[in-house]
Amino acid sequence: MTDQEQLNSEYDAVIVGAGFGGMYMLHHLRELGFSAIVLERAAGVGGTWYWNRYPGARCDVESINYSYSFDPAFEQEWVWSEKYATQPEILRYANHVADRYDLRKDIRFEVLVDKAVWNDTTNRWSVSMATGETLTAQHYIMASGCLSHSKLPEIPGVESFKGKTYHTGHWPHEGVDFTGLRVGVIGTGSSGIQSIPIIAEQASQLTVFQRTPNFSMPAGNRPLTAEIVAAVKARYPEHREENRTSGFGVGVEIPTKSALEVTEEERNAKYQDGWDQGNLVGMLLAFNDMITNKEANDTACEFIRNKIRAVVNDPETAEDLCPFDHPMGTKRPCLDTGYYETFNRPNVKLVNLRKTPITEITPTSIRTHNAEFEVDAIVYATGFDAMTGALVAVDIRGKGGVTLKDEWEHGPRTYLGLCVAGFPNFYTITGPTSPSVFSNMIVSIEQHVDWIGAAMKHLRDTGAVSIEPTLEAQDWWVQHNNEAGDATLYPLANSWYMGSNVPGKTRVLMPYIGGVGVYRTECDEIVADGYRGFTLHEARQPVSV
Ligand code: NA7
Repeated sequence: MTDQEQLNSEYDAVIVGAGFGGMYMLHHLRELGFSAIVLERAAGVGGTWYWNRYPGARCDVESINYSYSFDPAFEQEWVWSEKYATQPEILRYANHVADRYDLRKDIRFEVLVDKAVWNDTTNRWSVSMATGETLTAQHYIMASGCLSHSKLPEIPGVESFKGKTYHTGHWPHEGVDFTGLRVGVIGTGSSGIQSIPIIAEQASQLTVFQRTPNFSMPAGNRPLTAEIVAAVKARYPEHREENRTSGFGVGVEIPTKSALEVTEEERNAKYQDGWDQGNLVGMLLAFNDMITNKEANDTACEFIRNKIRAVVNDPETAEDLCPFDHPMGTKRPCLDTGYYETFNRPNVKLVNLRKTPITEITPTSIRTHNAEFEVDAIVYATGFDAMTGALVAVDIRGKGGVTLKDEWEHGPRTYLGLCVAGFPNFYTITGPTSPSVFSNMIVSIEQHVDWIGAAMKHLRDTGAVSIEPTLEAQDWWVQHNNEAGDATLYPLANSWYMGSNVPGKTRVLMPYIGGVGVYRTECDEIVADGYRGFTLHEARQPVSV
């Protein structure tokens, strides 16, 4: 079928995004006998892993867990080479999936979806592209990712810089050679922390501009031995089930003790264990009150700060690298390879923007309150308008022409992070108020895809034309999400979880912290209760506005 013929067709579902969510959604809908097309702005599959090609980009969920589980034969065949897979290896995996399941013939690349409008009369979505083309579908599924809408910093003069600029989320495919260059990196989240050690090896001078120090620990990455792989594969089904019923999407021992009820030695031994294993979830769940009790959390913070002080030679730099402004884990903690050691290099300088903020970027430099740093290249590791950015970037209009952007002006409102009241047959894979970024994303993606597929099948089987949550159910879920968040320390941080990295964005904890297993049970029970909290419309009944 040519592209044009495809566009003239009508689909059961339009899926936006060919990352891990969109690819599995397409495969699953085909298995269920639905027609579907994926629209993707990139030239290839992989989503996050297509765009984020910066040096050192690596997943910080173990590769044996950060992989699809829907095909038992495939999970047995694929062999990951390292504990934490690199971006190129994950992208190879994504491309292999696209080939293996023959997905590309139903994916249109390099198209930007700019508008999607629900039609109350036809009970279908019209989805428009920047090219001016439109197609229609009964179901509209956003698989656009939680961290896909990148953002530059709001610094005067950003556009004026005459040297080379890069954003970690849009890295050139051919790579960048910084050899002999004076480089400035702005931002010390995961992307900055992973790329800084590698850029430092090439640059003649690297200046790191840090607004907020982050908690990072050594990844302890290593090749996966045949024995380790065989042991996991021997019980892959059980292993996956443990992930599905866990808190963060990876099965770990559930802690029973408070950090405050054990001796300092016992506590530090536990932290050291997590540290040695390079295990973020192990650290977050070292004790049962790590993310709920500030005093307990402080003990882990001090453990990590002492690690930083032990590595970094210059005491002032070490202190500047120590986070004090947020509890450990409430901003996304990082795994690194030689990050703190990098600041012992003679060609690396840390600028603490809390002491001396950036005032402007000039054609040749980054200027702070009291100094000017001439640079040849600037790397913006400044992150994303997370969770909602990619969703509201499309002009999505539900019943009565109401826009998602307006509905979410004061924060995202959804039922289960999956559906939105007033937007029939609209689904968000790993949407806000679902566990999403508080989980191993692929575990959550698979759960959402399976749930959406089952809902679409239910409509088909019962002859209903549309499904949407009631306002009451949605209000209940939003309140539940907020209460779950308020019981933790997450609201204490200015994080992208809270939307606080985007000026003007409403401050609310967007991902659901109730846990992957608890959430899955809730979603399943809602279905078992006859789609509790949803309204299903029969074909002959017009959908009321
Ligand atoms: P993050 O984690 O949002 O990090 C962005 C960094 O950029 C962070 O250190 C920000 O400081 C910094 N930033 C943003 N704007 C500015 C300005 N204007 N001036 C100085 N510094 C600024 O994005 P990443 O790409 O590193 O990681 C995203 C996720 O990908 C990560 O959490 C993993 O889940 C994978 P701030 O902390 O806001 O003070």
